[in-house]
Amino acid sequence: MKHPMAKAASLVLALAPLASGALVAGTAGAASPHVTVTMQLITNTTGKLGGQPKITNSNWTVKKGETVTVRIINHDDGTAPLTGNYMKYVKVMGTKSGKELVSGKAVKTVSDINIAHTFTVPGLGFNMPIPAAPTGKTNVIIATFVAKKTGTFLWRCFAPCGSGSDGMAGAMSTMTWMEGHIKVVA
Ligand SMILES: [Cu+2]
Repeated sequence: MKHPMAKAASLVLALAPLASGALVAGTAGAASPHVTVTMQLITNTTGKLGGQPKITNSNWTVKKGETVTVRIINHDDGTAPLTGNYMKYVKVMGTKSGKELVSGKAVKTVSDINIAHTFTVPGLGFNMPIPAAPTGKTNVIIATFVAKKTGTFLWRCFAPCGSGSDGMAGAMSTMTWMEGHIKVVA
C-alpha cells in the first residue's frame, strides 16, 4: 500500500540529507540543528503478524547534540495497559520540556487504562506513552529530546500489545514491529 506520507517525506529528505533513513523534516537553523522523525503506528498489517500493531520507520539515525522531535501518528484505538515493572512508563521521560503533546495538549503522564503503546529508549532515558486513538481516528503524539551520547540504542514498546497469553509475543518480540534501533552518531 502506498504510504500517505511518502511524497512529503521524499521532499523533506531532499532538504535534510544528514538524517539518513528516516522520515525527517529538517529546519534550516544554523546554530542548533533540529530534525523531526515521523513514525506511524498502524494496525492494518498483513503477513505472519497480520493484524498486530506495528510502528513504521522503526530504525533511524540522528546526530549527537541535535534537537530531535519525535512525531508518532497513532492509528490504534485499542488499549494495552502496562503491567508490573513497566508501569513507570505511564510517565513521559527525557523530553526537553518534561512533557509530550497528545494531539496538541501537553501532558506529563498518560493514564494507564488509556495506554495503547509506549515508545521507549531505555538507554537514552526517553519515554513517550502513547494513548489509544479515538475510535476510527488518529492521535498525534509529539516529544522533543536531545541525544547526549553516541551509540546504537534499542527502543521498544512496553505495553503488552502483541500476541500470546501475556501479550508480549508476536509484534512485541519482533524487530521493526514493536522494537527497533536508534543510532546516534557524532
Ligand atoms: Cu505496542
